[in-house]
Amino acid sequence: LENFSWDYAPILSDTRDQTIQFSDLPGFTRSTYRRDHALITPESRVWAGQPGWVNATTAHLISPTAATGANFVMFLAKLAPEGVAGAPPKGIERFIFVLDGLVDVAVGSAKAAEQLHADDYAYFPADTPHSISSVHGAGLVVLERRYALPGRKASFQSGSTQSQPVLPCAGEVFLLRKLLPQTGDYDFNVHVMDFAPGEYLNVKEVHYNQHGLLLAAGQGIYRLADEWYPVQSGDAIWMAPYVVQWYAALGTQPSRYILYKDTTVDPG
Ligand code: UGY
Ligand code: MN
Repeated sequence: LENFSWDYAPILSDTRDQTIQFSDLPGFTRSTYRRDHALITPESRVWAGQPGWVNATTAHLISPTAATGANFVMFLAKLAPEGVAGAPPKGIERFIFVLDGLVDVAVGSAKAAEQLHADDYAYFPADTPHSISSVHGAGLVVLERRYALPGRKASFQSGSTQSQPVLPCAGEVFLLRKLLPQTGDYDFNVHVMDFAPGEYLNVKEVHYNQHGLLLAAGQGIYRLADEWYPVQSGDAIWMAPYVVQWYAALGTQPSRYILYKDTTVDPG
């Protein structure tokens, strides 16, 4: 280092921050797992193979460990060309939302696959043989949980987010869509919530339901318990029952998030 030429000029530059990638700083991450919430940011993802999955890797973000008490699993899946998903365990229902690429899904003995694009989704009831594959590769977020409604019967669902109606939500400005039927046959729903920059949740929510959230677009501030987290697309959040939760969309682009909500948990 004796002859190294030190360059101090960038320290004085006001635009310097724009060139710093905080997520690349050694040891730095916004990720945190707390008693009642977690933020899992892209630099923390650990990709691995899963039994039954072919030409695919997955990164688990939330799962029902003793530490979280979560009642669902949320993971990202990357299907390489000719990628195929493995089957969920017995009794487990599965929801997929396509983030990128084209995905072919088929249920039971049906030969004709449905082709899903980004923003399309599919729901497979527990113990329903099905296939999920991609010819050229695709990215998914997957939600799974143990079906908890004995005596009821859920059925295969698929569709595009855009084709779901925007639902009224008193006092709120965000656009809300629900991707699963709102009947007693489904023990969770997946909400898609869109905010223009500057819009925020009116209700500073506290409720008995759990959430798994993937911020699919935009950036803003998420309040969880007593913390205020800067968040951006790609971030995932776990919310335990009763955690204080609030979001404000900021920046120049709209925010969209995909939200797991257990809908038929007994509040008692
Ligand atoms: O439906 C909900 O509970 C939703 N509004 N929560 C949230 O956005 N954190
Ligand atoms: Mn909520």
